Order: sequence, then structure tokens, then C-alpha cells
Amino acid sequence: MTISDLAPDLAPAMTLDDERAAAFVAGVSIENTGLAVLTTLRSYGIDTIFGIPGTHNLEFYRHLRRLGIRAVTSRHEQGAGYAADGWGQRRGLPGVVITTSGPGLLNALSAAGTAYCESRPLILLSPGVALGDEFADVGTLHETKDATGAAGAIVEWSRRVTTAAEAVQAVHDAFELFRTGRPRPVHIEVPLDILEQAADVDPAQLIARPQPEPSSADVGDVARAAALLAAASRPVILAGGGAARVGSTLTTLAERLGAPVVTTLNGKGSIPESHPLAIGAELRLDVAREVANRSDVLLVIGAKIGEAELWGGAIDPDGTVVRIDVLRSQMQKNVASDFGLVGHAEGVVPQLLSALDGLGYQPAASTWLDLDEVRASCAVEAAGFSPAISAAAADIAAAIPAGAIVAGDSSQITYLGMTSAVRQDASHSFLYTPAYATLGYGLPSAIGARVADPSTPVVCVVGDGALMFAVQEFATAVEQRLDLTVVCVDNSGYGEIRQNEIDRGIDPIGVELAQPDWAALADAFGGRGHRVVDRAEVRETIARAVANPGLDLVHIPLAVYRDALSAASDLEQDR
Ligand SMILES: Cc1ncc(C[n+]2csc(CCOP(=O)(O)OP(=O)(O)O)c2C)c(N)n1
Ligand SMILES: [Mg+2]
Repeated sequence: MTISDLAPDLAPAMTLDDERAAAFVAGVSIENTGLAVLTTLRSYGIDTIFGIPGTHNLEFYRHLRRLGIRAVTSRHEQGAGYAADGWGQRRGLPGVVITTSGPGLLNALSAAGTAYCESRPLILLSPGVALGDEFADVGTLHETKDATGAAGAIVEWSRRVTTAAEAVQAVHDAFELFRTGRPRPVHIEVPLDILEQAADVDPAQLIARPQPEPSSADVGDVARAAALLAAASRPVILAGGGAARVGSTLTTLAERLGAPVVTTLNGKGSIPESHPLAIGAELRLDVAREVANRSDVLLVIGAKIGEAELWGGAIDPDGTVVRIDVLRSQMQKNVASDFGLVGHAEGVVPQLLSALDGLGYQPAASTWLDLDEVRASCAVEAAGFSPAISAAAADIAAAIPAGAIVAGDSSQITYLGMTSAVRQDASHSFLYTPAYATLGYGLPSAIGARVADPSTPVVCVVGDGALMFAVQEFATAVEQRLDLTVVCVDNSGYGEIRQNEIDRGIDPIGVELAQPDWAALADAFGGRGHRVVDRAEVRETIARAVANPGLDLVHIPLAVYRDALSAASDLEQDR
């Protein structure tokens, strides 16, 4: 971080680490609280914000250019929240959303709910009514009964500050939470009068505070866990979102133990899925759960293992369950554990490796079961849910370049198709919201990822229903000149819900939906639309769309895969 990052026009080449930094900030006049908050965010590395300007938040927007912060204007605040999520996952920083008061903030709350449920850091920054105007009910612009209370019901904490110093402190507290606790969203509300006032704050307070190293677990607990793992004959690792930043030591641990690794959907790619020990993000499949259930020691790393992972049944092995989590309160969540290691996975996994070395543990020569067979059985089981979706996903995955970021949504093409069909070798390269499952996530998260990481191809693969929840964000993608490919798998409506209705004996209602001319729609936004009329064209069309700069949309009517369906009942299910 250099001062020039903070204020490029003012001081080109100083680093924040030296004394001149303090001298520099001491000389900065902090025009208002908006500048104080944004300078603090900038010093933590935030160089992009997502949001929509409005009458009340302009004293945040005023300073963005000066601080070298890019403003990405979404076309609805929910999209800003999801773009911030995609950006944050790629950057390893919290995404930041700036909304206006009242409705702007409320529009972002589904994204905040997602961040809470999926344990992702996110900062919502909004103005609020002036001090003393709380609950006034006098009809001021955007007046909301209790905006902080509304946000507070969704996020980890929502703080209505009363001074500039409190606002700055809230930013520091947010980063401390993200680093030391379970990463979850926060909301900082700055009352309008405070936002506009000269900030009475020591400029030195605007500099990012040192971030603590990832926490490690109690050494005695680690030794005990290492002894259990060393003695295991059927070890298995189950890695969740909390393992996403462990890096290659997770693979090293798996190799050392000869342990197959299965991940949750948020943990997808935490071990490269091309690795011989990787089963994939397949917990919802009986075959993968059975591997976990046959283990004599199951090491669960940073995973809550929510309902989306356990469609098919429970994880309840006869052997010992050892669990690593940053919070002790998570140790019994959804899977009972015998032994907990409290600490960050990035800290504890290396500790386990050292402890195994300390025991003189001889690395396993091989793993204890045939993982080629397991992967093949997973593929058969996954295809059984819907042959048409599976066939489509296989074609789409084959056309996506290796290393691309794939964004999904709460559509069958994601959870019945792409989760299995696409194998990711890195964390945070499969953007999805498995637990909160909000429609409208895929497109904006893909936009945020591309803003954060312009050198990695991004392909968003979503259903027609999901895309319509966020279709206005095509404008954002075009305006930001992003190179992005969107694949819309169109089954003429809410296929999953239609099936749910049929399963409950309800004559389908509200689920068969008129479709726009999707390709023409992409053209209308300034992108390029591609129509697929035969399944033989799918791979080549997607490859062409990916190669083409700018926004491309490939429309695939699922009907072109009907020939992949073996029975009339399946055809009915998949339309
Ligand atoms: C915000 C929101 N509203 C409603 C739902 C309920 N829902 C879950 S799946 C689904 C259908 C999604 O349609 P599409 O993306 O086309 O996927 P398909 O089921 O057709 O594969 C709906 C309406 C939801 N998940 N999120
Ligand atoms: Mg659909």
C-alpha cells in the first residue's frame, strides 16, 4: 500500500509503512466523515466500490475519484451486493457496497443475507437520517422506520455511528471481524449530518491496522488430532468454505495421509479438482457421502455442511470426527464431532502437518479406496437427476476454458449440472450461493469477479428464471467494458418449482413463463447474442462467445437436449 494508492494526485511515491505516511495523513484535511470512512477503506486495499449514487450518499461519492476508487454502478442494489461478493472472493477482501438511505439499503439486504449465510465478508455503507430524526415519521426523503434495525436483523452487526471517529472505528472493527472471526457482512450507517460534517478525527486513525496472522489451535489439541489421523486406516477430509484460503498445504495434508478429499460447494477447488485425491463438491451424492461415512477418521475443515450438501442423507461416520473451525460454536453443526480444533484453517492445517512430522509419521503410500471408481460412480449418480441437464452441463463445461471462473445461480443447470461437470483447480472460482440460494446471484457475481480479475475468463451459467432476476446488470457489464460470457439454459420457466408442485400433487401454476428473445435482449444492451438451435452447436457457440470480447450471451433452449432424455417422464420433468 502506498500513499499514491490512497491519494494519487497528492503524494506519488511514499509507502504507508514509513514515518512520512503519518506525516502525510497529518497534513490531510478531512473534509467530512465521508472522506474519513473512504480513506480508511482505501488504506485496507479497497479500490472498487459497488453501488448506486443517490441524493443522500453523495458525500461518499464525492471522494472516490480523488482516492482512486473505481465506482461500479449496478442497476439495482441487489446486483451491487452480489458484484461485491464476486469481487471480494477474487480479491480476498470484503466487497464494499454504497447505497443510499432507505430503499437503496433495503434493496441490498438479500445480498447481505447471502453473505451472512455463506460466511463471506461484505461492508454495506449507507447514510441514515440525521441525528435526532430517528423515528420522526415526518416524510423526509427515503425515511424508513428503522433502517439500522432492518439491516441489523440480517447482518452480523449494523452500527449507526454518531461521530466521524466512530465511523472510522467501525471500518477497523469490520476488518478485525473478517480476519479474526467468522467472516460475515456488516452495515455502517452514517447519519446525514455526520456524513457532511468536517471529521474531527486524528488522521493517523485512517490507516489500516495490522492484520493478525491466522489463529492456530491449542498445541495439545493439535497433537491429539495428529495422533488420531496418523492411526487412521480410512482417513477422509471434508473441506468447506473455511478451507478456501488454506492453499497448497491442504493438498499436502491429503497426500501425506492418503486421504480422499470431498468438498462442500463453498469449498469447491480448495484442493485442485484435477488432483487424484479429489472427489469434488459432491456431498449431495450418495457415493460421496458414503466415502465420508466409511471413514474411520473424518477431518472436517471450515464447513457448516448445510442442507444443500445433505439432500441425500446425513453424514454420520462410525469412526471419529475431528473438526477445524474458527468458532467453537460450529463444532457440532449438522455433523456431530468428537474433537474440535479451534482456529483458522490456514493456521491449523500447517500445525497438523508439523505435528505429523513430529510423530515421525510415514506418509501413506496410497489412498484406501479406488477414487477413479468413486468419481465414475459420482458422474453416473449426478447424471441420474436429469439426463438433459447433465448433457447440457457436460457440453458447456467442455467449452469453458481451463481456469475460468464459473458463476452459477439457484437453477438446475447449476446444482444438477455445473457443480459436477466443471472441475475447478482453485478456490473462489465457482461463484455460487448454495445455502441462501437467491435467484439473481450469478450475473452480478460474475461482473464483480471480472472487475476484480480482468485476466481470467468468466462464464456465468444460469437458468432463464435466475437471469431475469438480474437482467438489468447487462447494462453494468457493457458500461464497464467487461469481457463476460453468459449462458442461459432456458427451460421456459421455474423448472425446479414446477417439479416441486407436481411432487405435491399441485397442477403446475405460476411456473411456466414467457421468455424474451434472449439473444436480441443481449444485443439491445450492447452485447452480442447467440442462439443455439441444435445441441451439436453448443460447444462451438460457447467457445466463440468466450473468444469474442465484450458481453456475449448464449441462449440454449433445454429442448435441444430432449434427445438425451431416455423416458417420457424425464422429458416431462425437465421441460
Ligand atoms: C429470490 C428467490 N425467489 C424465489 C426463489 C424460489 N426458486 C427457487 S428455484 C426457482 C426457479 C428458478 O428458475 P431457473 O433459474 O430458470 O431454474 P430452473 O429451476 O428452471 O432450472 C425459484 C423460483 C428463490 N430461490 N430465490
Ligand atoms: Mg428455468
